[in-house]
Amino acid sequence: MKNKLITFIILVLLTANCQMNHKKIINEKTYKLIWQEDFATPINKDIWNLEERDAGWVNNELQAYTSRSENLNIDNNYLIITSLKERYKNANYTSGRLNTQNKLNWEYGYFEIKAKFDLQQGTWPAIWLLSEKITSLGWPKCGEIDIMEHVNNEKKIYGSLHSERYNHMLGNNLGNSFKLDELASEFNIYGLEWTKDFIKWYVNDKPFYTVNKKDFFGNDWPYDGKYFLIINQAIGGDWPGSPLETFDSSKFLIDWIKVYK
Ligand SMILES: [Ca+2]
Repeated sequence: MKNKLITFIILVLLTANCQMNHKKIINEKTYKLIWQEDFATPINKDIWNLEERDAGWVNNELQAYTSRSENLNIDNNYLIITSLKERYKNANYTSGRLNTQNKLNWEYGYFEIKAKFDLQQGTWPAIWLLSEKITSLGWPKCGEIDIMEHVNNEKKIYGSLHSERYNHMLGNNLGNSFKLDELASEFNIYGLEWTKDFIKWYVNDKPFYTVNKKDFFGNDWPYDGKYFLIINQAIGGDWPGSPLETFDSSKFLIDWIKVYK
C-alpha cells in the first residue's frame, strides 16, 4: 500500500511537472508550448539550414561560416557553435550559423532559448528572428527582431529591433541591454514575447525592455507575418571589432529552444 501511494505521488508530481513545462504564464497570459528543440539528435536538416558564407558577407565580419562539424555540431544534447582561428578560403576565422528559413517560422509567440557563451574580445553570438519577407522586401524593410546579442567581454546582453524606420544603419535602432554578473559561466534563458501590439525582452523571466507598436510605429510596423530563427556567432566586424592576437577559439552553446503561443 505504501509503495502504491509513493508511486501515485511520483506520478502526480511528474504530471504536474510535465504540464508546467508545456505552459508559460507571462504577463498574466498563458502560452502553450508549440515547438521544442532539445538538440538531442544530430542537427535536423528538415528544420535547420546550415549556412555557408564567405568572410565580409555582412557587417565586415571576419569569419567564414561553414557547415562542417568543426563549427556546428551537437554534443551531450547541446548545439555547439565553435568559432576558430584558422585559415579557410579567404578568411582567418571560421564559425557557424544556422536558420529555419522556409522550414519553420512563426507569427507572434513567446520564445525561450537556454544558452551560454564565452566572454572574449571579438565575439558576437546572436539569437534572432528575421521576416520571411527578406527575399521580397530586403533588409531592413522586412523587419528583424534580435532576441539576444552579446559582444566582447561585456557583462550584459542586448535586445533590439531593426526596421525601415529604425535600424543600425541610421543609428536609431530600438534596443536596450540587461546586465548579468555571471554571464560567461552560466546558462541563461533568453526570452522574447511578441504580440501584434508589443515586443518584450526577458532574461530568466525578468523583463528588461518593451517596444509598443503605438509608441514607435504607425502603419510601418513590420512585425506581423512569419519570421524564422537564426543562431550564429560572428567573429569581428563593425560592432565588436577584431579579436586579440591570442584568440584561439570560442564556444556558443544552446541547450534548448521553446516556442509558445
Ligand atoms: Ca539540450
